[in-house]
Amino acid sequence: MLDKVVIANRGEIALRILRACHELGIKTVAIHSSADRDLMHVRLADESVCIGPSSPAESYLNIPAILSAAEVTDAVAVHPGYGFLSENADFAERVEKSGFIFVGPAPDTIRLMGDKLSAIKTMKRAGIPCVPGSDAVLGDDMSDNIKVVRDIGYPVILKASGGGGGRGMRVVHAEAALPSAIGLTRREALSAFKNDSVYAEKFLERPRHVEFQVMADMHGNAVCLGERDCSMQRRHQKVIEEAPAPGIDQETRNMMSQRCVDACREINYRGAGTFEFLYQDGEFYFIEMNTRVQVEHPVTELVTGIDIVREQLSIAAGNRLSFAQADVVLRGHAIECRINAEDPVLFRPSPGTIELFHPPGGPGVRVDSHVYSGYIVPPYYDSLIAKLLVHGDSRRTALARMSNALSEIVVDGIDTNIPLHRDLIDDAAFAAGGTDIHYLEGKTT
Ligand code: MV4
Repeated sequence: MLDKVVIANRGEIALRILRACHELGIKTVAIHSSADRDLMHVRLADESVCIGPSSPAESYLNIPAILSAAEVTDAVAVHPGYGFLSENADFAERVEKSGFIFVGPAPDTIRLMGDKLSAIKTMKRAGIPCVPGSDAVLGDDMSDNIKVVRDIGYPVILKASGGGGGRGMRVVHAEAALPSAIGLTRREALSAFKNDSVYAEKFLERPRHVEFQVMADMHGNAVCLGERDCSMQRRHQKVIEEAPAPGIDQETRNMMSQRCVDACREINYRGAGTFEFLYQDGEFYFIEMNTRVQVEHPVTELVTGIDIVREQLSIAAGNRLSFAQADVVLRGHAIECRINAEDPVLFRPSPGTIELFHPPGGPGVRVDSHVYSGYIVPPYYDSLIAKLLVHGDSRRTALARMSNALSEIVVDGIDTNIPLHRDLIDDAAFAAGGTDIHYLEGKTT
């Protein structure tokens, strides 16, 4: 097993990684900004290094400072968590070139999946169903582009190949609007991602967001841990996730799982990964692959009983997967509510002192959080303060447990989205299951 790991992140995921490390007997190094001295995992880590001021660019995104911290502490590996540098291929490469293990896939895999069009081309070759589209970047010849898009059929969505996660997209409803839309998307892509490659896909009007969790080791073994439904989102920020996705039958799940596993083998994937699909009218369409551990990984942990972060560390140490596909049995239903420090009306971050934090409890309740009474939520980072999860034998039980947990939880002193969650858990359409990605934004009450 690894001897000592640098946790190159903050907040709840840093604590999650620390817990997995300590369980495995791995020593931990917390790297943190000057604004994060009071983070829970900084107190619990074997060593901590302040690597810079509060601004992410000078701390959690500061590659030389992170590598120096790894060197001075004699660490052997770096776990990037999610966000920050987790999907930065250059970071992964510099970690490896400096002689450390990057807890994640090979830098070239991250690079390949970071370019959305190359990811789609790769997955299409590997037998993954994709959205009908241009299959290539749109060129400068507008009459060619008009032909290509006419074949796809309107409406289409233009996407920047360097984008992802909802950035650099534009829907086009008619041919008359196409040339200027391509020009606009191209210019925006160039300035935001330094890459003006744009492609077109058929625009799916009412899809759900369903993603499959995979894990692969360095010995050619790959497994799929089932899917999550992440359709309950606003402005590309997920709000509630659940596993399994309502209404997906076992035969379809098995078929999609097998395709994801085959694709992992095909591209020599290693570590934890997620295949993101849009799901509409009973069909799956691949859109992106995430090469990191995700915020919502615990819903999969609850239904499979598998510790994804522990497995990531074991894979990085060169071990084989500790289980086979036949050992993956989905049991019951899990739901996650992301608790954010934010204004419930305008959704702006609401930093400040948490006067009182009281976590809920009882059977099937899990809280992943770094906060405590007296903790000051800094204004510089994302607003996630806790992930509240429940597990039950059925979706009904999980919903009832979440309803209880949301009545019990107390976060005083700052504004949070807990009232929104209480409202959503009682929502009839959500309770019925299968609401699409536009449901939350269209909800009026
Ligand atoms: C789409 C789409 C409809 N049709 N692609 C947004 C995030 C990025 N990962 C892909 N996204 C979308 N791609 C086609 N062909 C609608 C979205 C989309 C979306 C997807 C998942 C979750 C939330 C979303 C919110 C708005 C739009």
